[in-house]
Amino acid sequence: APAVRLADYAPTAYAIPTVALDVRLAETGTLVTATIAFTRRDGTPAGAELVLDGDELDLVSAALDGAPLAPDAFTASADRFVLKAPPAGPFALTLTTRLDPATNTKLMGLYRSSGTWCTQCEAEGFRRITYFLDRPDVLSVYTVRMEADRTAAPVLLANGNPVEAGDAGDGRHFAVWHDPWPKPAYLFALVAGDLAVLKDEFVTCSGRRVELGVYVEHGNVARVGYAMDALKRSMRWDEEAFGREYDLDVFNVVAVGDFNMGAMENKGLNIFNDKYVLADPDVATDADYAGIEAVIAHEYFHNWTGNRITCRDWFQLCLKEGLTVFRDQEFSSDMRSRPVKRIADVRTLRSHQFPEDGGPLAHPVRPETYKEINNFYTATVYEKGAEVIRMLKTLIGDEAFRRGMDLYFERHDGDAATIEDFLACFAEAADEDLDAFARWYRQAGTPTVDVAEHYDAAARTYTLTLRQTVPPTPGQPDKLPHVIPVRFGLVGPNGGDMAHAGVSGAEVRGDVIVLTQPRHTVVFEGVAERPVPSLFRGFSAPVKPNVGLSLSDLTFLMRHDGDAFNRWQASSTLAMTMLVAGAHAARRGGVPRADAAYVDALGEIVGDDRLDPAFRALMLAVPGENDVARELGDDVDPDAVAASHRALRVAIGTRLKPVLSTILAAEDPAAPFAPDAAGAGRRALVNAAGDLLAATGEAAALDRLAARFSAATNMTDRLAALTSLVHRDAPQADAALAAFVERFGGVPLAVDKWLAVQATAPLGRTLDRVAALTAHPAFSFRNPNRTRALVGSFATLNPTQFARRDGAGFDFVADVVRRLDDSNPQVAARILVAFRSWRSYEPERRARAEAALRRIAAKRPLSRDVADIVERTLA
Ligand code: B3K
Ligand code: ZN
Repeated sequence: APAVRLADYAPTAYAIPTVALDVRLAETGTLVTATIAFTRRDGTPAGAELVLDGDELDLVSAALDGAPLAPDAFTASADRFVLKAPPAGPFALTLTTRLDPATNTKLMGLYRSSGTWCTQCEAEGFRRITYFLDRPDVLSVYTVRMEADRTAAPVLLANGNPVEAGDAGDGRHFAVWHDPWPKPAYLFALVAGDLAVLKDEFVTCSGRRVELGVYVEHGNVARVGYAMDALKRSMRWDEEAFGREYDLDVFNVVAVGDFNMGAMENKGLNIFNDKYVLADPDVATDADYAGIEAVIAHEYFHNWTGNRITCRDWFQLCLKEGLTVFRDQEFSSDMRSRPVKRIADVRTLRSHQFPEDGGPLAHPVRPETYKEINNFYTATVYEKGAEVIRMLKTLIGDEAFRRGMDLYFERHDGDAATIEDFLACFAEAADEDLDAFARWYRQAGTPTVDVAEHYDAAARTYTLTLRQTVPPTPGQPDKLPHVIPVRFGLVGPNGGDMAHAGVSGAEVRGDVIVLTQPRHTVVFEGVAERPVPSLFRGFSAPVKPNVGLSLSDLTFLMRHDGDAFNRWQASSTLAMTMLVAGAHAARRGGVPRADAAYVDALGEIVGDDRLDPAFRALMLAVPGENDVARELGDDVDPDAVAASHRALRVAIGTRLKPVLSTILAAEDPAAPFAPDAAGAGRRALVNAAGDLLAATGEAAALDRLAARFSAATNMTDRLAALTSLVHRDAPQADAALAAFVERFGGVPLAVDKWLAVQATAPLGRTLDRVAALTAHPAFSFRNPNRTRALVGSFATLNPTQFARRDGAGFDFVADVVRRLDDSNPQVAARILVAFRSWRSYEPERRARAEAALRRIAAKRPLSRDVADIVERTLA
């Protein structure tokens, strides 16, 4: 398939002001009749042919303005409908297609999930329902009539407001929905099924009543309270933080069990993976609750950033995604702890986006070409996209940022907009030229910022030399410098920030140095003593700083930095230094060592009851094995990395045994469960302490874990104990696994945890287990959650067993990708991404990974999704 290019953008020849859909749902042979109104756009010659997109469609009939079309007036195939000579004036096509949702295993378009009919149209799924101009810059007003058997589908939902419902005879009934807001086809949705609902109400800031509904399978309604609460908090927050009010009479959320991703922001009818809706303490962990809160918010926030203002083309995806991630991050920060949320987000960015940006799949936040758009719903578009917005806010300040957002909403409401449109609003609001800043959207690759410092006691000057390099990435050998905001503090001997009497060499706005050139020499005057520089506070830019501070400077920042993020960062940097040295040592058959001063400082922080337990828990989590591998860059031996990682954790667990035991002992087992940040933080700390003690392998620590597992009253503690036991290969592990599946075998979201714990165990027998589990009755390759839990987590979170030296891990995952390629290419392509860092392995593993990739590339037929990823990965 030819690549699509941003440079080739042109509007469609015709517009579609309205669409009326009549959907007759049936067990087999669902009929969709679409009456699509067309008008010729300015500049389109009269009679110019009309080409509509289709995908695996079966056309039953076609009419023009009510009269059947003559066979020579059009051509239709599975993937295209062409009207050869349309009327010059407005006209309507009525097209009937026959669908078979039950056999739609791609889960795009109209499909069935446990008996419920539902849709997924982003990015290009609407063309699997009817022929259409299936692109985001075609905005239409939709009216949907749906009809189904009353018993099979008592609930009939679509976008917008309900306008009519009634009996359709023969045991069938119908409902009509109308969405007054023009929208692109990717936001279309309908749901029909036998579902239970939790209803509630929200009164908007201007006093309008909105009826809220969360629909789930029967038996699950007791588990939707948290999602409903998160929804109401999101609606209020968007009014307060961004001045955005909801705009329909109803807002519905539906949870389904079979879903390719997390959730979808269809106008007024969000459809969710049930993982992001269903929660009760017995089955959901604190991380699940936080995920639900964030995703409910994210999809709701799309109502303005995505729906009211959508994207002109798919290259502008970050216009809605990066911005909406930024908004949901801010929401969660306001609901929970801001520094803890920031640390968590940066960890996600580093573990997902940095490897993407540094590997064969690197692409700009706004790509300029794609072969399969579904492969661009990436950490770069989403998470780096959010970082770019955050930098913009840092640079222009909170007030100008808010003015820019207001202007954007005012000026572009109802538009399909571009990144240029968006940036122009901020340039105007801040009265600032953002042309150089816009490079963040065009240049891929994570910049490195090398820093050197010099203190001149006699002159009382402190000099920082900052040098940025943006690495080459596929298709982009040469880069221009970025505009990089460096939030900083000069930390004095008493731990407080020192004053200075002036600065030169770069623009400094408050506590932010603004880098614009490849190199800046920044001189601070009137500095009384040599400070310890605290740079990139709050992770003020998505870069890799290389400050080269001494171990004692880092330990000092870890103890004293006024910025909580940088306290954590200093600790991580120290740990990383040891982990890297340890991996080199292990490679040579030596022994990794931990720095005692670091471990002692860690112990003091972790034992400090004045600090937030969630923060203390994050301090205990040393960088992961994949982070270390990325830091090493090449010739990676995952076994050596794992040995180093294990050694550091054992050293921490051994040396900090007293403080960790105190934390465990202080736990109040009778404390009631609340899924809030405070409770989650306390549990995270206790569980991190238990895990580190177990890492030492001491029998008493393992016994205590086994007891914690049995006594656990919530899934957070239960799963934490289970994971520690299984990953440490404790004698109690198998009994715990058996007890878990005995109790939760009938709860799919709990089964996913059971599968993932086993798939991520760093043990030589794991691969055999994973292979055997594919035959377990609770597992199915047809379900994306099960597949991701077992195979996805094996491939991405088990570095030693996926990258086994004999290549068996690679081969297993390659076989799964080949198999899924036929049924669900989107999920197959996602799992395949686990190979993206294959070139950084040592030669033996590299050769095995390449062979596995070539076996995938050789499959025929090969979906566009998988072909695109495998070709770029091998390029
Ligand atoms: N916009 C959807 C993602 C659609 C993915 C299509 N492959 C969910 C979200 O980002 O909110
Ligand atoms: Zn989104």
